[in-house]
Amino acid sequence: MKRALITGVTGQDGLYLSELLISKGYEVYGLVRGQNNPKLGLLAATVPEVRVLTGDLMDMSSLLRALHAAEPDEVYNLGAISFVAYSWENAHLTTDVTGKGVLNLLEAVRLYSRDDLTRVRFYQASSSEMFGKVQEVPQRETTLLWPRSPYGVAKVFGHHMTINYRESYGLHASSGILFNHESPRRGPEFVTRKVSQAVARIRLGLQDRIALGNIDAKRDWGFAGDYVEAMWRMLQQPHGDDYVVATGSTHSIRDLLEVAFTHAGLDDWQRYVVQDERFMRPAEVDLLVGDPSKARSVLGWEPTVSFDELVRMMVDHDLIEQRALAGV
Ligand code: NAP
Ligand code: G4F
Repeated sequence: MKRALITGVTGQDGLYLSELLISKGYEVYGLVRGQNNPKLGLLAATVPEVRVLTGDLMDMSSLLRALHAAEPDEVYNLGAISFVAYSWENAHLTTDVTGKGVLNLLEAVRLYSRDDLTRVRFYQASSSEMFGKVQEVPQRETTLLWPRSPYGVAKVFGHHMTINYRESYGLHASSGILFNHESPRRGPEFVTRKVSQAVARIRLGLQDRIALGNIDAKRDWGFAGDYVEAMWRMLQQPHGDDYVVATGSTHSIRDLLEVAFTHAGLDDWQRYVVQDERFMRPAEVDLLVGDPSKARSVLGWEPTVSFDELVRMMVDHDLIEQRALAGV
């Protein structure tokens, strides 16, 4: 039986990855921070098989302890401060967790593995946010990185540190440059879930409007359930490497609004949307679209859920959830 340790196990991807690994017969250990983490209940209800270990990416000795307890074949580093807007307000914290946290975990893996660095395979959750002010369209593994947020800068650090441990120590370390991926488990602070929740509430008469920032930005949005499969496939390769994981299609937030409102039976989304300066960013990433050809050819990975299907899935979920919450 293979063993895996996942940081960020309480997040969207952590839940999907845990389910995937459990279905493949893994023993899964999840690192959870805090003395009374409010998401522990969700984790236990969704994937009760996960064995919880306490730790924090900023506390290297807790990472070493977790490695000794789990004795993992594979380590997936999904933990991060992941909300881009928050990273401007908390740049130091974002740097410590999302950037230096990667170094802490890599170093813990190196110390834990001692003389045998083939013992553990390592996955780093890199991000298309690293492309920022894009220097090439579509973005691929070799595209120059030009981050536009403290989060993006921290991810660039973690990305290059992962490559450096591969090149310096021969660690089987892979970096998945994942483009935006969403699901009904997405946090409500991200734009897709903010829209799907608001559309459901407007449809049910619980809310009048939705306030948004820049609705002209474009993203390459896929389904999170598909993307965790790519993470796992990376660690099954003979060597660590870097892979872009994306759909290859891009859509604006306007497109998102059109599909979401129409699916809920509401015409003319413009009636419900107001622009609010509070949601504008100091520097925007205007356009992301990935070239997933390496993931396709080497990993045999393909996305299975289209943009329209993804948005409809999220709206359907939120209609049920909001109805239940409101008792209507
Ligand atoms: P998410 O839902 O925001 O989950 C983030 C996870 O990190 C949570 O489990 C959180 O724990 C944990 N975490 C935060 N601070 C931590 C700390 N100090 N020590 C240990 N864990 C900590 O993010 P996601 O969407 O699942 O994304 C997973 C990873 O992929 C992240 O690294 C993200 O930056 C990256 N990524 C995501 C996307 C995307 O579109 N979703 C795209 C590219 C890359 P709590 O529950 O305790 O807060
Ligand atoms: O949903 P978002 O907050 O995601 P963003 O910034 O692209 O980051 C996500 O994807 C990255 C991969 O590229 C991950 F690394 C990162 O961890 C995270 O998962 O915003 C998407 C777009 C932005 O252009 C933003 O300015 O939507 C725009 N937007 C417009 N109004 C809004 C809003 N975003 C949010 N969250 N809230 C708004 O009201």
